[in-house]
Amino acid sequence: MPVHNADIARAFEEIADLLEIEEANPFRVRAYRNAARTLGGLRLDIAATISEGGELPKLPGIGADLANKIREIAATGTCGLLERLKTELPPAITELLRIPGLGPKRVKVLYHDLGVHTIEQLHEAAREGRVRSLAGFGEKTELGILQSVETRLSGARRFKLALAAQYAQPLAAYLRQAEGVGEVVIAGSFRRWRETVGDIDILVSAAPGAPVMERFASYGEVKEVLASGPARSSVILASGIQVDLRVVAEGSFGAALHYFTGSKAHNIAVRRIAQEKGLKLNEYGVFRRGKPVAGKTEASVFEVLGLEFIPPELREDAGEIEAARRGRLPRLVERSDLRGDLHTHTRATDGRASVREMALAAREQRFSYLAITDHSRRERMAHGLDPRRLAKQMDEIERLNGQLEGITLLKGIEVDILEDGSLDLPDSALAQLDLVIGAVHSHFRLPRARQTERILRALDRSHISVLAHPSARLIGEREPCDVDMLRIIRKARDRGVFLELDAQPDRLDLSDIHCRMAKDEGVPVAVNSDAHSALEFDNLRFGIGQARRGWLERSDVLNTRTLAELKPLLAATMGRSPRRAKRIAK
Ligand code: DGT
Ligand code: CA
Ligand code: CA
Repeated sequence: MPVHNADIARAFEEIADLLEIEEANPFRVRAYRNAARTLGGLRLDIAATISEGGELPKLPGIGADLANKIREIAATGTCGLLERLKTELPPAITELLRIPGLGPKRVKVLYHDLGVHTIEQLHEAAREGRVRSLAGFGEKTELGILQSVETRLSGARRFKLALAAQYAQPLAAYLRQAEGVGEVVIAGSFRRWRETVGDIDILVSAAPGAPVMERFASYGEVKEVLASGPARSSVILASGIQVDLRVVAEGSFGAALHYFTGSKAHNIAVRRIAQEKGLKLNEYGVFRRGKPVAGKTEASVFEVLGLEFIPPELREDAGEIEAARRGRLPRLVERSDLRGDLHTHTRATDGRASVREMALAAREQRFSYLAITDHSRRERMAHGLDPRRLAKQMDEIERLNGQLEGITLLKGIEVDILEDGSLDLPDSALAQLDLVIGAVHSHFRLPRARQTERILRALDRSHISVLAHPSARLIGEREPCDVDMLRIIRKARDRGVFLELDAQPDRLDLSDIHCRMAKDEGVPVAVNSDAHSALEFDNLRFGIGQARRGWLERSDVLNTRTLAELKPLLAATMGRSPRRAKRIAK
């Protein structure tokens, strides 16, 4: 059974969780989490590299000990440490950590005092009112837990897009090698770049009788075959993710691709348009009085319906069909439009590369500027910067700007927005910088009015350029902060502050809906990698996917600007212009 990077990352996450419950040294826990993140973003297939006799590449933040564990997991699927931890604690217990409101301390109490170590057991205990009496819990907490558990139990499991990609892409490549296969496309929500996918839908065009289904069923990772036939099959992979495969004739491929890309709501609305034109649309083609008039390509389907080609990211029945009909679709932003990145970390805090290494990596991305925005001092675990260390980093950046060609470093900080809306560093320290990114990293559960006021107050400070990951959610792990996003967006507009779309696969924050809201309100969005290593610029493709789902065009994205265009905008957010930033002329 092949081991994917995602499997190694997952093992490291599990180790981190179990260590955390055992109250191990937090830096040790963090080392595993960081390593998991590095592996999760890596394109190189580690297990394959090793098994082909290649060396494990030197990875940022991964020393000899972690490298040994990677080799062990790549070879066996697990490692001694993880197995030992699992004998000390039931493995399902790590699932409890994902319930909002449950940290390692509470999980431990639940386990030791109630013997609870699965979500189902927790559900029962909470329903029977046995949780409230535990030390540090109470009735309100119990109710919150009950609600979270019930949402979790009712909703089918969804996979983050980046994780799904790690399983889907090798499978698609494998299917491409089958005899008689033409196109192989991963369709469904995956092709629409949704932040999570329920299952993976693969569409294949093949000659009649091609042995695609046989090849599919004999894929090494197939754990269970749910259904199998000549045109459609469904399986569950060892990772737990379901894959639906459809095989169609070449002449129907475009119609089938449109159908299986969805969304369902979009399909239904497009079919209505076909009916109005006296046409019949299904996954085999477009027909007039039984005769096929289109269907070989997706473009032919849209054309015969009198619609502009609608990019998959927009196909949610959210106004795209009307826009396509009137020739008014947005020209969506592309990865190649980005000229820089405004949110990155270095070894000075919790990043794993030096400023210089990050600069060189950014230049390789063809960026012309890169903002270094390490954490501020309140982030103790990340070894956040105080004014003295920040000043030192600024000196280093100036020195590098004097040496490096083809890339300009901007001096920034990701400063914590404290509970009362003040910032974690004094104005005297912030005033020296090129930009200030404000971020919420604590007190996520304040009631709506207070949380909103907190952010609004932060946006009123004299030095603030960008609001980082505005909802502070972690997909599948932490709910978004309860805020009035429209008020925040309007305040940002009035203050000339920008909003971020953080491209990390577990953040993707702003959401698509809020991107569109920002666009409608005229607030440019910065699509940033939040890279903690040189490898993580890869995350930007997910950020761009999300931005496109939010209808953003090039001019709606702040870091598509040239450095010359950007500088005065940032200067204005730092109080260095007579007027605050005027919004960008389109
Ligand atoms: P997911 O898997 O929950 O992330 O979302 P999708 O969009 O991938 O949904 P899925 O896998 O159930 O189906 C794939 C596509 O097939 C879906 O986007 C549109 C199409 N489809 C599925 N069921 C229906 C249906 O009942 N009617 C229509 N018109 N299309 C459907
Ligand atoms: Ca799907
Ligand atoms: Ca499906």
